Amino acid sequence: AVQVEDDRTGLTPETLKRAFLDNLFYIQGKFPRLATQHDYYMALAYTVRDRLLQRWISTAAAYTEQGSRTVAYLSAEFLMGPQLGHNLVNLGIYDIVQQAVADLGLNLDELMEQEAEPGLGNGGLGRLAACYLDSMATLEVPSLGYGIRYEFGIFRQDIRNGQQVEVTDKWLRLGNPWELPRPEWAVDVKLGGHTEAYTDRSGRYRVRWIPYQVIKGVPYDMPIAGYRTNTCNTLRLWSAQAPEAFDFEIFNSGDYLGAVQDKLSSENLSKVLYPNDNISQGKRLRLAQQIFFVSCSLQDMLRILARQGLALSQFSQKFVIQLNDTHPAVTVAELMRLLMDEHGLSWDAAWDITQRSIAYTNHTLMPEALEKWPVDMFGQLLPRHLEIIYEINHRFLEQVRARFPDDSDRLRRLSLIDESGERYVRMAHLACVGSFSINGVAALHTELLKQDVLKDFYELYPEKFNSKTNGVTPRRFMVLSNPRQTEMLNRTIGDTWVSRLDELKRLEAKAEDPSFQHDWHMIKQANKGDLANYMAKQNGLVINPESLFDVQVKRIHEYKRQHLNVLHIITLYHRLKASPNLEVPPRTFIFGGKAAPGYHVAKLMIRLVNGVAEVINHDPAMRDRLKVVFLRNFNVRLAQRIYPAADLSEQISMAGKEASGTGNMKFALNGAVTIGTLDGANVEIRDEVGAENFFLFGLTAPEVYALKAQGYNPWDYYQGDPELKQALDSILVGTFSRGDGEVFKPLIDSLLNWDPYLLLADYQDYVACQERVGQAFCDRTHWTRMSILNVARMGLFSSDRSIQDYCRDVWRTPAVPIELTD
Ligand code: 26W
Repeated sequence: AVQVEDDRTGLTPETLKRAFLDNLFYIQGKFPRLATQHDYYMALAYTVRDRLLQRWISTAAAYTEQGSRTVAYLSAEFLMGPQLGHNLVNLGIYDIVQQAVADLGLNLDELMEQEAEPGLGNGGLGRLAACYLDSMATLEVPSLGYGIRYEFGIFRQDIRNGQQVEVTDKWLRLGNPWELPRPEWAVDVKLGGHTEAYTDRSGRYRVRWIPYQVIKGVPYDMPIAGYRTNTCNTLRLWSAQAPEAFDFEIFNSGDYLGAVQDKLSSENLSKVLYPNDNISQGKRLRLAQQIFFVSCSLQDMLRILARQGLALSQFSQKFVIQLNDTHPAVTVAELMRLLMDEHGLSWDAAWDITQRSIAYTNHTLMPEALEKWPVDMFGQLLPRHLEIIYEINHRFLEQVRARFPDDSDRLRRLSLIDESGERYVRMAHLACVGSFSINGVAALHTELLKQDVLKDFYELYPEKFNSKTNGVTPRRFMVLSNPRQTEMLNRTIGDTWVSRLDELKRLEAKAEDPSFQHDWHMIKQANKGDLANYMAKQNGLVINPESLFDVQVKRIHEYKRQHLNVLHIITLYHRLKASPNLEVPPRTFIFGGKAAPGYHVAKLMIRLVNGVAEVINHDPAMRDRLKVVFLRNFNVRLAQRIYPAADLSEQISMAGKEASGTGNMKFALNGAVTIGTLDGANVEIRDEVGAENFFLFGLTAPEVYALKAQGYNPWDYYQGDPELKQALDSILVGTFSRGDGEVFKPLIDSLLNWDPYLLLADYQDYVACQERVGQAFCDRTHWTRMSILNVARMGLFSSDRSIQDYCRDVWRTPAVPIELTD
């Protein structure tokens, strides 16, 4: 018999080509003469999506039939990055598709460039959520990601005159082939208004909420394919719409323009991602976004529960809800409200379900990032939730009082309501009380939570606390982004490391092998050549690929201390000016990252990098010695270009401030050596790779506290170190601002008078450590060996390991293998 492959599922080159041209014609409505590169991208994306759909439907069918226990991962951010390449990798069809499009005279890289990346996150927290979705699908763990379909993701960053300019990210403009709207599963979310007590027919006290406004949430589903498994899970993102009924009333009252106006304000809810990282501003619209996606998601889960014929009492068996920080913490009150007010459960029954279903991950130690909402604002938007929170608090504080009699101070510290001045609802406290599990994202971070930020909760509920060190997906951050290193790893140890990253250990045997070292070095050089070409195009600079690529890419923040890096660059510059024969390797300092639009000091830090770049890159004496590059618009796509080309990874936050870091892991996995403080996951990275393969400097977290307690005076360091003084003075007199002595004054004043992140205290040790880095880099064999060993010892930092830990300790979700049905 003749075998005919289905055009929507077949994987042979001939079928793929036919499907591709078919989609170009019937979906894009174009033929090759008229088609743009973007049309071709869309045709290819639909071709890949068809192949995902088969898995997606089989997966949904299996979970429905088996009533599988499911992780509901609630996150205000999912920083997914481009989908096409990643899906090709996970489906195992990258090479064959590359060949198929080449046969049609097209270039896969160029097509992938056409995709607008879904940048629905700020930084670490959002990207972690995306890595976890990949790992859950790869490990065949039933999961649903729930979040917001922001119409505008994180802003695009332009650099004009050395300064950041924000441009709206219209990522949906040309359509999104990776989503399926599901209008039939839309739900209503109430906002504002007031509550009324009443007695129901059986004489029970009940509460009814009469909202001021109702908003419709429409789900859009994105497929999440596992790596070479049949599993295809779902990321369900909610888009806000005005409900039809609402329009209708106003239409009938004749206020046509008013109706259109109201529609706009409803749709504002999912309009834009808040671009703040690690700072909470207490904005009403942000709280509205939080309740919006939380309520939509919980209603969706209750619908799924009912459709599977399960009782409400089985909610916590069917679902485990993971809160990605406190952004979805209102889940605690909303689940209580749904169970009691909409489904008639008693308080005790509802509380039992709620508190068995929810687990909370904390991602930050920054006090200004801890979310708290003015009680008035909260009550105006969510009157019923405020009542429920008061009741939770009342019962909670009763328990505390029983455990710790006569400790009113403790009650004040633990209360869900901050009453020290203006009254606030403390979202971290709500999350802690309402969950069965509380975790930090690295060993040190969890310890600091227990000793400091959540100390009182730890004393109350030690059994709830656990640590889950973050991880990153090797599919995106190695297989897709670094094909050269991937090929070499496959050639050396086979290709099973992709889903069993600890197998990289087997590389250790090769670390001393000269021919292996040579090949390893050549790969890094080729990757650096690619990035050098990119920098030539973007920044108009000629970069020597032999120079040490010293890279710091991450959000711009004072605690991350990009300006400490700059102080080192200026010091090196001064040294080279004073002693032109100084023996240091040529270096290229590479920066990238966005500053929150309202964070003036962070924006000044960007300006400073660019100011220093302008001077150094134009100084003929620095040619072939130093270059400074600020790469605009750091995003997932750019990250994938940068990590493979890095020699040195800058992880230099003040100890005790970076909860984990995940960029640190991506760099090391790609063979960069770290210079870093003992902060976040750096501690564990150093333990794994060995102290001799890691450049450590700086105060430890306990030393930071001790120094601050004893009274820190940055001025002493300024006066006591001539090189430091020279560096700061040169900024102050305008050397890096075309003679303008005002521009950087706020930045330098803050360092000299306050220096909350102890740059001046860590400066000397950092510069000394950088000298050792330079010397080590000059010994190529030694450096290459360190690079190989860093990769070989990165197994622990796969997000697969993190997810296995969550499954075992928190979620108790068995894997559900999927069989393909057609
Ligand atoms: C409400 C404003 C706001 C916005 C974002 C507060 C807090 C956040 C995030 C929690 C900030 C964040 O992304 N934290 C990062 O989370 C990563 C993943 O766990 C860690 O690796 C980073 O160290 C941490 O800064």
